[in-house]
Parts: sequence; structure tokens; C-alpha cells
Amino acid sequence: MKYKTRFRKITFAIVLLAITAGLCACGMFPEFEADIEENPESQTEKLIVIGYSQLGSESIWRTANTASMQKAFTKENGFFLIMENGRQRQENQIKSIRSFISQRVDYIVFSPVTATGWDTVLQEAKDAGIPVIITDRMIDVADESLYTAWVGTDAHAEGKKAGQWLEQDLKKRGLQYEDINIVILTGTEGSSAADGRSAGFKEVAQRYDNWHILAEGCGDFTPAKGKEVMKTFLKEYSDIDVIVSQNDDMTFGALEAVHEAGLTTGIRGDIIVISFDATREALEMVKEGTINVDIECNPEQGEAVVELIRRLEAGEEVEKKNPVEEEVFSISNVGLHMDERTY
Ligand code: GZL
Repeated sequence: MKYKTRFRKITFAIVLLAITAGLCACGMFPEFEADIEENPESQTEKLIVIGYSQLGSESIWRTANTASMQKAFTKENGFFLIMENGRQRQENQIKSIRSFISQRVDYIVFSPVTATGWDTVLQEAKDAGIPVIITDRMIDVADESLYTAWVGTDAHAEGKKAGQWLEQDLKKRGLQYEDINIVILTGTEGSSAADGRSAGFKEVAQRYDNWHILAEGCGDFTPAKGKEVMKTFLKEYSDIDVIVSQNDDMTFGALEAVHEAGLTTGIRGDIIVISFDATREALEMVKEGTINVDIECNPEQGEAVVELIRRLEAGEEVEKKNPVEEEVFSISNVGLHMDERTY
């Protein structure tokens, strides 16, 4: 009895299949066939899947950097973007990278919140055969083969530009032999952006015995912490001549603290202000003279990363290190660049 039932079931299935195939062939399910006809290559054209770990959303600059990546990694450009926010914590970014590995993405792209601590997870990505592209900040790994390429900003060069600008400005004002008291608001601890800018600035500062770095304090690239640290500096030192603030967001907080202390800043002020990022809001302040100079840090990196991936997909060799273009803005040239600034 059981055998007969099974036989009947198989026969029914075969007949049903034959009818369906026949109906398809004579166009009984046009919507299905239409899918194939309209997008014949849709069955073959594969989107490149990108697992992207952005370090956080701590600043105006970061928002622009994220937007640049989202604008580049679109379906129209042939990409499927999986983006995760690390909320400024390395463990979140490591979790995201591990999840991208288990999802077998085609590329992992990430902006590292700090420079060290990536060797193990990048070895896992390498073992899984997934290329890693680093954006924005740099990492410090024992084995550079753990990442395929880097597209980002040269923090050390930015710091050096800040020192060289101060050299020139003091000379222009005839102050090059005066005692110059400097405080530094540093960015996220252990980040290549903060460490690079500090090292680059100090490379110039060490040439001058009359330049005194009174204090350095971590403002973590945010306005609130920038203000908090600047307030402690103003309580401790009555004769600050220069503020070196490693991003515009911290500068905005620091300016509030300085003005609340009854002091002024800028080209006609009590304190010289050197800032980094060159966001539109800060460039407006350069134009009106309350910030003396802004060292550009270019967040528009998405297109360059897409270009790299296209070349990798074509089997081409790519440069390991790909720094983006960056300028220095002071009252003498800021007017020429205001309109093009979108962030
Ligand atoms: C620099 C970038 C820094 C910016 C800050 O490349 O990592 O992080 O200077 C941002 O505004 O928070």
C-alpha cells in the first residue's frame, strides 16, 4: 500500500512540473520572464560587496567622510555597501570586521579609530582571502601585507605645516625671538591623526628654544571636550600665546572657553589659533580673522577608494599608500576656496 502511495505522489509531481514548464514556455508567467528579459545581465552582473567599518560620528569632518563613502559605494556604481558605525571604540570595529568576514564580503574597508591592535583580526581577514583597504587614519602593524592599500590623510605633514605656518607668522610680526607659550588640544588618544599632528608640529617646534609647549590635553576631537580642556589650560596659565587645536570641532569649544575668559583670538586677538580640518564653519572664522590658520584634512576619500577597487578587480597593481590632496587656509587665500567647501 505504502509503495503505491509514493509512486502516485512522484507521478503527480512530474506531471505538475511538465505543465508549469509548458505554461512558462508559452508565456503564461510574463512577469517572471520579463525580469530576465529587462535585466539579462542582472543574473550575471554581481555587485561588489563592501563591508565598511566607520570609526564613529564624532565630528563635522567625520560626517563628511562617511557621506563621501556612501556617495561612492552605490548600487549604480556596482557596489553593495554594508556600513557599521564603531562609535569610537576599537572593539566595535573588530566585531564588525569579524562579521564582514563571516558574511564573505568581497572587500573590507575601515577607518581605524586607533593605530594599534589590528594585527589579529586583519590576519583573520587575510586567512579568509578578503582584501582590506584602510581609509582616513593609518594603522601600525608588524606585517604590512595585512592590508592591501591605504587612502587617507597625512597627519604628520599636516602637523608640520602648522609649525611652518607659525614660524612664518612670527617672523612676519617680528616676534620670532620672543617667548612663545603654546598649548595643544590633541585628538583621540592613540589615533594616527592625533599622534601624527603632534609629531609633525613638534618637529618644527624643537628648533626654537623660545617656543614653550606649556601643556597638551586630549579633547577627543569633540567640541565639549575641547572646551573642557581649554578651560583647565586658562585656569592654569595666564600667558598663552598660541592654541594648536587638532580639529575644528575642538577649536569651536576652545574658542567658547577663551571668550568666556574675556580674551580674544585671531589676527587681532590675544591668542593665535591654529586649527585642523578646514570645515566651512571654521573657514568662515578664518575669513573674519578669529582663527589664524586652518590646516586642511580632506575627508573626500570615497572616489579614490572606488578607483582602487576597480583597479584591483581588473587585476592591476595598486600603490600601497595613497594620501589625498590637502592645503593650508589663512586670511590670504581662504576667500578663493569658500564656495567649493560643502561640509
Ligand atoms: C583625520 C581624522 C580626524 C579629523 C577629525 O584624518 O581622522 O578625525 O581631523 C576626525 O575631525 O574626528
